[in-house]
Amino acid sequence: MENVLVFGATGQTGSYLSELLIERGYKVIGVSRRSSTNNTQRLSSLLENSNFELVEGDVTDCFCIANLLAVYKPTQVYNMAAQSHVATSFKQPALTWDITAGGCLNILEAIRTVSPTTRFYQASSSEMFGKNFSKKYRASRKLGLIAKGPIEVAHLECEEFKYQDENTAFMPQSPYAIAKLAAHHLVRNYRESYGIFACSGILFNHESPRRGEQFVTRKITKWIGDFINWTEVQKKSLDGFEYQLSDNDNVLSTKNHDLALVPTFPKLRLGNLDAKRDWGHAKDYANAIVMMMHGETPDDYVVSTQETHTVREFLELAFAHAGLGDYKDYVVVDQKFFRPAEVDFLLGDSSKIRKTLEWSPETSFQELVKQMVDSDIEQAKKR
Ligand code: NDP
Ligand code: GDR
Repeated sequence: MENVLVFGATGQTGSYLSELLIERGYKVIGVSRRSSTNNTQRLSSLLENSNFELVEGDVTDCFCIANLLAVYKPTQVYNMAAQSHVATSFKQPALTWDITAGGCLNILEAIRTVSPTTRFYQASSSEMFGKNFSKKYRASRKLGLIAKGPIEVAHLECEEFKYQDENTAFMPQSPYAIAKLAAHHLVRNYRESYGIFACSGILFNHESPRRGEQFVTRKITKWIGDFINWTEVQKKSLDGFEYQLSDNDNVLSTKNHDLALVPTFPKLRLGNLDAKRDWGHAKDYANAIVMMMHGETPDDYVVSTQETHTVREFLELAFAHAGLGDYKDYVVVDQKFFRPAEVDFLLGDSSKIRKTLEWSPETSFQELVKQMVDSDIEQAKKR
């Protein structure tokens, strides 16, 4: 049985990836950094599996990586490890750089020196595109500026090309995205210089019930689950309990009770609701990653659903599915959650992986939202 090494196995996508690789007949060595609290919840289905082993390791420690390669002799290494929160990268840029860029370099160097035939996957990101769009978009914008004819025509063409693909130039907008871009170039450089089988998947946003609680989709669905659970608990303890949607932007106050005496629930505080993202399901994206690593030649691929939605649309669907009505009654826009620089619009053209490797996503945006809301309502009950 072949060993494969997964850095970042405790994370959202690393956990789905580990499950999939075991299904495919591999022994998965999941690498997890030491933590003072338990961070293996996402691996609960694997911890007792004899084809899964969780070992200690950190991508910032090059000796530790070389040692893992020497001991386990993996045929494939997946680097899912990162400081992956964009807003945090503005607050902790050096740490983000060390883990997200330096970590990738450490693994590539260990492969080059210890195990050069081992295949390598790097988790690149659509954040690397930042503010940029396809070559065609930029060309038609230029055309629009000099066009003698009706400007609307040029504008229309322009909007049609507003997407990102493998040929789109990068214009990263955060320390996270810049670190990911450095890693992305290192992968290409090691592939071309040393002939290492190294692939980068330029993955657009992918979510699931296992998504970290600070990312916007999960923050929304977790709030919904907690709020619904709170109302259920209040109904049991307060006769005739009904909640009231107050103008106060901090709380939802209860109806017919003295505010000073009854419990209240903080509204959901969010930042930019107009940002557009191409959101897919992490399970579908884990599948794309495995396909890339089993291709004939190493390459870089964009992975996306080819649909884009605003944070606002996610809110509308999630609140409607939970039966709560208009999200505007529950949400407060808070400057605290705006970023020093924003990526406004992401929409991936994933034709290359669809054509070359015959990958396509199975979960729709609507289904993804429903799955996340339902899961958080269930989980809140258990809490
Ligand atoms: P998560 O934040 O859920 O997981 C990140 C993983 O990296 C965790 O297991 C974390 O461990 C681990 N990690 C962090 N620092 C270190 C370190 N120093 N050494 C070893 N492991 C470390 O991210 P996702 O699962 O969502 O994403 C997986 C990868 O894909 C990341 O690299 C991310 O940047 C990238 N990506 C994600 C996209 C998405 O939409 N989800 C899109 C494009 C790229 P711990 O549990 O200890 O925190
Ligand atoms: P993103 O994901 O930055 O795209 O990076 P995130 O869910 O954090 O933000 C998406 C958009 O929502 C806006 N937003 C908020 N975001 C957060 N986290 N919290 C809020 O309260 C909030 N309000 C509005 C953001 O401004 C942004 O526009 C994710 C990560 O998984 C990266 O690791 C990965 O590389 C990219 O996706 C592709």
